[in-house]
Amino acid sequence: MKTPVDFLIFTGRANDIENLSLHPGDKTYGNVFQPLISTTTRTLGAYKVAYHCRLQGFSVQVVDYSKFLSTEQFYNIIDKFVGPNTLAVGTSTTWLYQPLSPRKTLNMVGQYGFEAAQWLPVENFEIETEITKHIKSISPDCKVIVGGAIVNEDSLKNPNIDIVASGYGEVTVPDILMSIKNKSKIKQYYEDPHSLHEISTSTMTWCPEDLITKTEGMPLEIARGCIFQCSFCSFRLLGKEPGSYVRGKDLIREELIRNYDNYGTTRYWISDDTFNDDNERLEQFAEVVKSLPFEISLSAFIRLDLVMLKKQAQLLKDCGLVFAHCGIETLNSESAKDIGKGLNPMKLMDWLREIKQDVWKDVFVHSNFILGLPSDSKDTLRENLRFLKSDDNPLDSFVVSPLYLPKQGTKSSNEESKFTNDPESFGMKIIPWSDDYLKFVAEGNTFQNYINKHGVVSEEMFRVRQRFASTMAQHKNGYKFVFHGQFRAWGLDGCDLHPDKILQLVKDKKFTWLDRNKIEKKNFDNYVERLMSIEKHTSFVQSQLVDADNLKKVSIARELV
Ligand code: B12
Ligand code: SF4
Repeated sequence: MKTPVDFLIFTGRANDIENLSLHPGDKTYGNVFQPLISTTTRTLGAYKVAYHCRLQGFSVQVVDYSKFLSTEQFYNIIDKFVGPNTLAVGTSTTWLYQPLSPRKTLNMVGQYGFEAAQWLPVENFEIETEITKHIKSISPDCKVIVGGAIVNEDSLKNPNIDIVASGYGEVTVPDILMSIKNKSKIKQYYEDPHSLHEISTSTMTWCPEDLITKTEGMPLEIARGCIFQCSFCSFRLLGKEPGSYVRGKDLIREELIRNYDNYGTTRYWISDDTFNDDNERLEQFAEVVKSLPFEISLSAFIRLDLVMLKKQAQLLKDCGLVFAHCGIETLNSESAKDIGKGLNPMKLMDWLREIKQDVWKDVFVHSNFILGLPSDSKDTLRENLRFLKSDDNPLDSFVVSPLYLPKQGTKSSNEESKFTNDPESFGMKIIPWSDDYLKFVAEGNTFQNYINKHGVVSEEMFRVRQRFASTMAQHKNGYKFVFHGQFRAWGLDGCDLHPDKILQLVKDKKFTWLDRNKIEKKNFDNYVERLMSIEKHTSFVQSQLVDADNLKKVSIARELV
């Protein structure tokens, strides 16, 4: 059944695996190392844009899991949702970062990517061009829009892309649709880096065509931005005023209740850059959680040093935290100072070991680590990796990655990091790549090679990570070397086995990535089937007004048809 919409958006999932291969011989990175990763959470951006377009009267379909769609499925989806009056089709670039094939790379880790890449994650540019022509043969005035957190203006070099909307989209995207509809003049590049959309009064309603399942974890936004400004981190809303860009608590409570009533949702991924930068906000949220007639559990980005310094361990548990995704980044105290996280990391580890025996015994803790920071030497790196592998490491899971040092001036809505702005002041000297493969990847993704003051070379860090990964694959603690804290907390969506049972099976080598992929494939097939069975789309006939001063509703007049 054809159900054309005004706007069709393709998006990806958080932490989705590389592919859904069921071939035992497939040795791609994700398959070898990540049996404990699952795609249990969808991401917010495309749905938030869809909601704001729906509020303006447009019908919108978001297509999830788009990285896994075959070319045939892309055509089927387009034939169902694109009609002669469709105004735009688009992609949310943020979650489509993985290098699926040389041309399938939309965005790369932490980079500004998307330069001259594709708007659709299909096998090659020719297929994308054919699909784009097909769309325009159905709706000649339909525009191709790409948007996302830090998508780059140079994406317009791809002739299949008509418009780039970089940064936040609640205000710009409905405006663009309105202009297309009214045939008024449209620009090719839009950006909203600081969020024109007012966060304190921000609402979010998920609609039936978003195809939420009862068991999945859902994204939830409580605040935007971060009060800190770590030297490697790049985003425009860093260093914000404490307490700013925070949503009203009544609106958050309402959203939690609506999701529970409509979909039975009890699991949330807090999409905030740093969930625990402010105790007052946590206290308010804990109050909301306490007042709910059901229990919720949360995963969130947490600064572990703040948990210790601001005594937040119990407070975070009261908020429902079951999975703390931390960025300790380094165990070398000099490098910790370089990035702006001054607390001695080994003291933090000792303290974590204690609370993991006590108040946080049911909270799974993951951390990322960066290789090749300004004060890293070969000795400190060796010692850090030894510790991470050892039984002394109190983390449930961890990942190590080289420092990606983006070039300046990448024409995106993103703010450049302190490292990118002035590498020399951190003792990093830019040098050419010697490895052809890395040079190729780096050029497409605008990061550069450097040598630090102790002679550590960025390029070598890629090899160190690779060697460490191989060692971990054989090591008794090797199961920790993946992003699996969320899996431990929530299990694998679509699988009835308890996470502890799965973990034991993984350790006994009786549950592999093949078993995981079978479950993921079932979830994906089920999703596509429901997508292709959609019969109608939501329109909001009336919207909710929110009093910005006291953040209470002044009228609830929202109705779905
Ligand atoms: C929460 C989060 C996560 C969580 C997600 C949990 C979940 N279920 O959602 C986890 C930990 C899983 C995660 C993982 C990763 N993340 Co992350 N993450 C974030 C974070 C902090 C918030 C994202 C968010 O939801 N924001 C709130 C929503 C409302 O904003 P938004 O997504 O940007 O959407 C807006 C706009 O982008 C735009 N928009 C979105 N879609 C569309 C579509 C169209 C057509 C248009 C026009 C506009 C538009 O409008 C939206 C509303 O304003 C951002 C940083 C940031 N502040 O954005 C990084 C960020 C998205 N992550 C990033 C990265 C690199 C990663 C990882 C690769 C890290 C890693 N090494 O593994 C993985 C990638 C996973 C994947 N599958 O690709 C980068 C992405 C860079 C890029 N691709 O452009 C970011 C931007 C951080 C950064 N500055 O580098 N992440
Ligand atoms: S790394 Fe985390 S704490 Fe540091 S500025 Fe970025 S979001 Fe904030």
